[in-house]
Order: sequence, then structure tokens, then C-alpha cells
Amino acid sequence: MICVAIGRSRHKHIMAEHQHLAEQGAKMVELRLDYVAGKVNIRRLMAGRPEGCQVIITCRRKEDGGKWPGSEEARLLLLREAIAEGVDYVDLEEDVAGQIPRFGRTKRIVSYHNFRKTPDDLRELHARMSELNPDVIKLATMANDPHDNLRMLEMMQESEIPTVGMCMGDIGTPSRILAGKFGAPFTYATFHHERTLAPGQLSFKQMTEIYNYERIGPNTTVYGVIADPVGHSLSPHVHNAAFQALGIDAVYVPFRVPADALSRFMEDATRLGIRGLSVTIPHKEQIARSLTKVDPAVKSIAAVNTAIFDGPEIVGYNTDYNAAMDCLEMALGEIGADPSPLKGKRVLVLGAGGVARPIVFGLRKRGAAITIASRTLPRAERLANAFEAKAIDWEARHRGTYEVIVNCTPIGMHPNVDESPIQKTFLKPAMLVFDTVYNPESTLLIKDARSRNCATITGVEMFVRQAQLQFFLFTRQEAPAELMRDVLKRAIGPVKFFPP
Ligand code: SKM
Repeated sequence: MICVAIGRSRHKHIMAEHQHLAEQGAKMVELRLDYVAGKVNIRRLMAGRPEGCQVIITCRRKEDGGKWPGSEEARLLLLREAIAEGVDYVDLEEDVAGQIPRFGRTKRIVSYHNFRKTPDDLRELHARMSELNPDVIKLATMANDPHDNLRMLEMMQESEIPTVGMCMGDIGTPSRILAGKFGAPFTYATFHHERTLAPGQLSFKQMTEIYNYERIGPNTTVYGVIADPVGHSLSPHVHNAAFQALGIDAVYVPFRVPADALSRFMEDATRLGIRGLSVTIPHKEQIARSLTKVDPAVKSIAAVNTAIFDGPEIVGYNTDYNAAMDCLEMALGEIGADPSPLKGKRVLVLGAGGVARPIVFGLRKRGAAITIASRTLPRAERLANAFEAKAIDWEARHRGTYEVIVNCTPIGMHPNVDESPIQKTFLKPAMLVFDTVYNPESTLLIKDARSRNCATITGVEMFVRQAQLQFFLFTRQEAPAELMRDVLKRAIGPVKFFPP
């Protein structure tokens, strides 16, 4: 169950949001009385409540992340009044729970908050809270390391008293999504993603529409993306939609894993229920240390974007490489044709970083004549030396004749949508132009190429394809490609252009 926290200053807005949420299917709300401006009227809030949606009454002090402006005495009075009104649940912080006796039908949530860290003695803390006559124990602590999520989730799983444990901050987001798998009676979400009441909280809509939270249970398999930062990743949208469409009991979670926490995270992964991961910046190279096997192509590319947990093995793959080659071969002829339609093609690769490397490797394998232009010439030279390509100065990119241009730089990516790595006049009708940037889909380079009658491949195509191949490695089932493309396009949304 998802409990949606409502924090509004006016009674009528609280009641309207409560009503709206109940209509959206919410079964539980938390009314945050500390957000109310002026005198709180619990009776009015309760009288107007919709049917079938349980209520938690909470009045949080400032030191616990709340807004309560009044005295502690007045706050406790309000909590007692809520109990007298017979609300479903009342939230009592562990240091005051002993002062407020159980009464009537109201259940007691005994809570603990720590905005600095997830304490080392989590279990002792939980044991102390168990002594305070709780119906539910709630712990909300800051995650400073991904390992905090595992400690919180496993503690919750082992608890005999229903426990809602959440790690705050974006490192802690997985603990919110996986709460149901680890036995939490409910987890908290916010009314709107821009109005979070605690760091790292997701909205009711995100929890239901992206993560299908209500379907997550003890047997749900976990997949995810590891990155730092991770908030921009659209992989959760795409993979969760595919799991749902195929009726697969799995959830795909965004894991923010700082570089120095990677090895431990990989050790923890199976305890979190993880069977497969997408790997992106900054872990594509470093993850090699945590793998037991790699796909042969990965050895030359020296970058992994997929890790599969297969019994004792952790196997690394690179689906970016296959995705890019499939996109290019499809545009030029046939995927996997021998010889490849890329054979002998003069290809200009822009950029020499992590995106370029698998593409240059694939082009080399297929016999293309590759020229690499990077804004840092030594990088271009290093990549060129590794794959028998030619490196040129960035300024020289508009000289020479090419049949294919591949942009592997971030030039043109949101918000710099009016930038292009190539001058429009350099683009010729016979060229194939491939932009790996996917946000926006129609980059300036792609628009220029279309206006010059070039064939084009967008970053959306490549992203969907790498995700499709990943989905197959995860599940051994064909990915619903069209659905994944639609979901990705919807998640990117229309790009707004403002008149100059
Ligand atoms: O290679 C992909 C990776 O699989 C997922 C991803 C993302 O979620 O942003 C980006 C690319 O690196």
C-alpha cells in the first residue's frame, strides 16, 4: 500500500487533495498537520474525508523535518485530540510515544527520523522502539551510502512488528520502491513530485505509473540502473513498462551508486534481489572489477553497460555496441549481413569518449574507414591507435568526404538544443547521419540532416535498441520494442522552443 503525504496550509486544499487521491485509488493518506496555517480543525478534516482511504495524523516538529510552529504542549494536545476523534493512525515520535497512551481504535505509528545518517545501531534502535507499544514502527533515515538501503530493508524484513523503513535522499530511493518486497505494510509517497515532504520521496503517480508499486511483493525480481547521478536516466520508464506489458513480476530501480561505493554495492546486489543491471556513467569501466565473466566484445571495448547475475557468475555485456551497429546496418542495408554494409564506408566519428569507444570498435570490426575528431586531439589519437583509425583535429572535421557521420559528443543535448557539432552546409544528401544524443530526439544535427535530405538515425533509436537487447539478457524474452519507444518518447516529452 502507498501512503500519500499531504502537506497543505489550508483545510480546503487538504480535503481536496485527499478526495482527489482517493479517486486515483489511494488507500491511505498522511495528513501533515504541521503544514496547516492557523488553528487546526481535525474534526473538519475527518468529516470531509472520502470513504475507504485510511488516515494517518502526523504533526512533525522542525527538528524532525516538519514545520510545526507552536509549542510542544500544543502539538501533543493535537495528537491526543486526533486519537479522541478516532483517526486510523497517529504518528508518535519515539521520544514522545511513551507520553501518549493507546486509546480506542487508533493505531500507533512510533517513528524515528534522522536527517544526517542511517545509524549503525539500527537494530538496537528498532528494538527500543518495539518497547513503545507500536502497531507500526517507522524509521526514516538519511542514506549516505547505498549499503544503508540494504541494512534498512533487511531489518524491515526480519521485524515481527510491521515496520516501514525508508532511507532518505536520492541514494535512498530504492528503499522506498523495494519496501513492499521486504515486507513493509506501506510506504510513503508525495502528492506531486515537485512537492516532496522528505528528501528522495517519489510521487504517488511515479510510484504507481512507473514502478507499479502495488504489484511488488516478496518474489518480485529486481533490476536496475547504476549511475551517479541517476535521476536523468530514462531506463526505469522503459524497462518497467516492458515488464508490466509482458506480465513479468519484476521491478527496475534507479540506484545512485557513487564511484567509491560500487564494489560493495555489487557484493550486496543479490541480497537486494537483483538479477540484472544497466550500467552507465561513471561505472562502465570500473565495473569490470566486480565481474566474473565478460562477453568477448567487452574485452576490446573495455566498457560494460549490462551486468547479469547468473548463479555465482556476474557477466558483463555491452548492448550499446550491438545497438549502434544494428541501427547503422539497418539504415545501410541489412543487420548482420556479411560483408557488412559498413564495409569500406568512410565514417566520421565525432567524440572520443565512452560513447564513441564501442561504436569505433564495431565500425572497425565491420571494415569501415574511420576518422575520429575530438575536441581533445590526444583522446582522438588514443582511440584511433586502439582501432586502426585516423585521428584529426576538431577544426578539421569539415574537411574530407564521408558517407556516414556519427555524433558521440553531448553537443546538442538538452538544454543546449540550439547547438550542433557539424555545420549544416557540410551535410550532403547521400550521407547517413547518426546522432547518439536522445534528449531531444530531434537534435539540431538531426533537423539539419533531414533538411539536407540525409538519412538519419536518432539517439532514441539507439537507446531503445540497447534497452531491448538488455531486456532480452535480463529476461530471455523478446522486448516489446514499439512500447519501449513510445514510453521513451513520452518520457522525453516535447521540446519547447522559445522565439529568440
Ligand atoms: O548504455 C546505456 C545504459 O544501458 C542505460 C543508460 C541510462 O539509463 O541512462 C544510458 C546508457 O549508458
